[in-house]
Amino acid sequence: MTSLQPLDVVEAQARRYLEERGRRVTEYLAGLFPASERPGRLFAAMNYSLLAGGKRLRPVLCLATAASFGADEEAVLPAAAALEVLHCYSLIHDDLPAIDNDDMRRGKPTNHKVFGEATALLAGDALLTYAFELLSQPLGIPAERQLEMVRVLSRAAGCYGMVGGQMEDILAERSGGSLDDLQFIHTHKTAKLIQASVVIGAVFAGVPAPVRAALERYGLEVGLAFQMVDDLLDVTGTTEELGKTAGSDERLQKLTYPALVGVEETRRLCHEAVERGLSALAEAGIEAPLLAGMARFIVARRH
Ligand code: GRG
Repeated sequence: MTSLQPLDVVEAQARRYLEERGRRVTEYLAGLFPASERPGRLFAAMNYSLLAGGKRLRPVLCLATAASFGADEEAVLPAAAALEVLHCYSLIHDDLPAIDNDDMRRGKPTNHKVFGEATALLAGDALLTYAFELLSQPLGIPAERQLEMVRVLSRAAGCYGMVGGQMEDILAERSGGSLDDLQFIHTHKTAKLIQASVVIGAVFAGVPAPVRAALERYGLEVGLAFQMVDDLLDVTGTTEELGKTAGSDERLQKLTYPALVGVEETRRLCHEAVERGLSALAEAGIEAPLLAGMARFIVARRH
């Protein structure tokens, strides 16, 4: 175990950290795109989704990792924000009629419902591109480390990561698939960006290779558990709690853990993934109560 404190205390600390740092991330994001300037409509659409709420899990995981290894949280903030900006692009595109065709996100009408499909598509494109502008601005660390952060995000977001997972997810709709297929989809569609959030914080802080390897394992397991919980909440949660349409996986006949192995087995697999993630930290001798708490929060979350 990574902390001598009881697990509920560790989780409560992580929740508080997530709320506080999440607010700081939102404040930072709110200063990025001036809707009063041209192209105002594009900025308005970007701000609409970016500032619509959201847990800020990915940027806060990046801050938590960097802070756990002694880095200054304010200095890593642009890199952390890049993760949220990129995540937000993926939500806008994911909701489009051509993909999941969803009407609600973060408790509000989806971007294309408000701005139309053309603007939503462009807002997503602009957020994706801007994420790399944020990540590549001078951050006060050696250029090789920063280049590595850019590489990590590119890899996690593109065809070897999120977009690749999304492609397989679409192909598995209605036609189904095996547990292996599902693991590929969840790992690529969701877990790799969560893993990248941890790794980018670690690279920023300049951790040695064995520590990075343990954090990579932690990030991937926690990311997989996160998507399993997302699957569970789609079945057990309400639209009001989730801020997005509950039951949409069933409507789209998505390949999910509850559909394939049932709710109880999904819960068990989810706990197993988190335990594997925590063991990776423990085996490397990493004392990071914040990261342990974030993992606990991920399984316990209700939205
Ligand atoms: C390029 C047209 C086009 C589409 C690409 C990349 C992509 C669409 C979709 C990415 C896949 C995706 C959206 C996966 C879902 C991951 C997930 C669980 C999202 C919800 O994350 P939370 O719960 O959301 O962190 P909040 O709102 O809290 O940030």
